[in-house]
Amino acid sequence: MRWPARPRIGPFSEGAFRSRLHDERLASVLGIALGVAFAVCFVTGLISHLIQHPVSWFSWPSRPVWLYGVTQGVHVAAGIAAIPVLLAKLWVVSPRFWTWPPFRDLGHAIERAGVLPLVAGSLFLLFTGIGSINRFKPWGFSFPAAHYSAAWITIGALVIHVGAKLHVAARSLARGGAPPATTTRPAVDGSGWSISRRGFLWGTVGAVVAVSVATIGQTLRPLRSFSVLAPRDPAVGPQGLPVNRTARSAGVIDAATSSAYRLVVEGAVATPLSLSIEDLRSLPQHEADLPITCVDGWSASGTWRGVAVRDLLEIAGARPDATAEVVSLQRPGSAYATSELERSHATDPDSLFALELNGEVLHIDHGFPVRLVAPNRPGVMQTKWVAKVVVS
Ligand SMILES: Nc1nc2c(c(=O)[nH]1)N[C@H]1C(S)=C(S)[C@@H](COP(=O)(O)O)O[C@H]1N2
Ligand SMILES: [Mo]
Repeated sequence: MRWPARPRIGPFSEGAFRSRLHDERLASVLGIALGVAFAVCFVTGLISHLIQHPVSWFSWPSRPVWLYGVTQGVHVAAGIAAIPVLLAKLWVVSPRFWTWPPFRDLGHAIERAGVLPLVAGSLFLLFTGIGSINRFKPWGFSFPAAHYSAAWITIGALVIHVGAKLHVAARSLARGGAPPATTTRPAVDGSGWSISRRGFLWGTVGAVVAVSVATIGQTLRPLRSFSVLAPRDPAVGPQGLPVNRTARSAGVIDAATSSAYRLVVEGAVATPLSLSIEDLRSLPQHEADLPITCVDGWSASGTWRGVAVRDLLEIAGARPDATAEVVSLQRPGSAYATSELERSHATDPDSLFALELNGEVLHIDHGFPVRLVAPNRPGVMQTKWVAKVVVS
């Protein structure tokens, strides 16, 4: 195919990009860092998805209690750290977006077409992720579904991109620190100041450290006071724990404070139960220190006290290998109104239908009269205002 001569306008014109930093070696180093960050986000995100959408071939243990806090903390931290790296990488490779001719052959055309879902998917994932952890959701779609689909598209495009660029990275990195032999560009960029490759990389590293320190305190308590950009301070809230969804916004105040409240246990049980708060208090109480580990990346621990899930299932005469669905007072269909208790969580002695938090009767925003709290479980599955347990 014959292409017309290179256009002379704007970014198409020869020499439009003058900085030395538009360089293969820099692109490779940033690309590898991004690839690692995205792989970490993908694996941790997939784990979180599988826990929330149980499948037969994957089972998530209830121990160690902090594991989900770590995988999800890492997911959010790696996503945040990827932002400056992605911006740096896009700037470094920006001349490539205007190469002429647009493609040389079919292989090159496919490789270039793959860059669109890669860049668009990356920006979409990071933007929706940041929006979500800040409770800023100006979009009309379901965040988890969209974030999850976009992750597959982006990772697919990333695998193709890595395959296509591996030889470039190997070549440019093998050259060592020496500037590429093909560089004929002036050492000074268009703006009249000059920065070395090393300086640019350190600048990017500095930006990564800055955004990370500014947010990681929502997971790592000792860094809390530095975390000026963290969406949550895990220590602020009634009874020392943060609240995203209040009883008022969930529309459960009347049902939760009604004297007619009963916790119902039904389904595959020998004896269906319907228990008042007094009934629940008269059962053996069990205490456990457990964190709430939100998918948003924050986690916060409390001392919970209440009826052990396995005790309640035993009283109802459920099978020892029973699983259950926990249903809240919230309108059915609203997000987080229900959650699955898989076997590891149904049998763990520290899985509780909690009535108390930190020595006090559960605050209504923490799920009064009864909330589920179980070890090593995403926050979204720690259902508040529990009304019903459907055993299967
Ligand atoms: N019924 C119900 N339970 C719920 C929620 C909810 O919206 N409704 N939010 C969940 C989420 S996302 C988390 S992280 C934990 C703690 O949320 P909170 O900060 O709103 O208490 O409770 C979970 N339990
Ligand atoms: Mo959450």
